[in-house]
Amino acid sequence: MAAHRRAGALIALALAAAAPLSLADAPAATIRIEGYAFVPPELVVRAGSVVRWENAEKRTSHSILFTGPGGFESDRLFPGEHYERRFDRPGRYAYGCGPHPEMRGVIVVEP
Ligand SMILES: [Cu+2]
Repeated sequence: MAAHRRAGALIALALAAAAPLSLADAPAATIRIEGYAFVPPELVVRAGSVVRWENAEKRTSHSILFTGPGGFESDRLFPGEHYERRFDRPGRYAYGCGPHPEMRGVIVVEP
């Protein structure tokens, strides 16, 4: 009986910890990478949103490269792989692709 109660409490704890996290981290929008382009090239989301990039190419790899303040580059994404980033601050975030500078996109984060 005591063991039962303990197991129940553990499950409740696990659910409490997991549920809000998975909800908060669900992507608000997905950008497909195909034909050497980000689709859509401009995306508007609310602050706190998670944006997901999916490489839908057959054989080309890409990265997500932010060159503004606090800039960074994702790992190289191979076909079928994805990358996610959360945007907490309103603003306009231009980005590109490390190996293909002609690829451009922008995330507009609204309050
Ligand atoms: Cu690329």
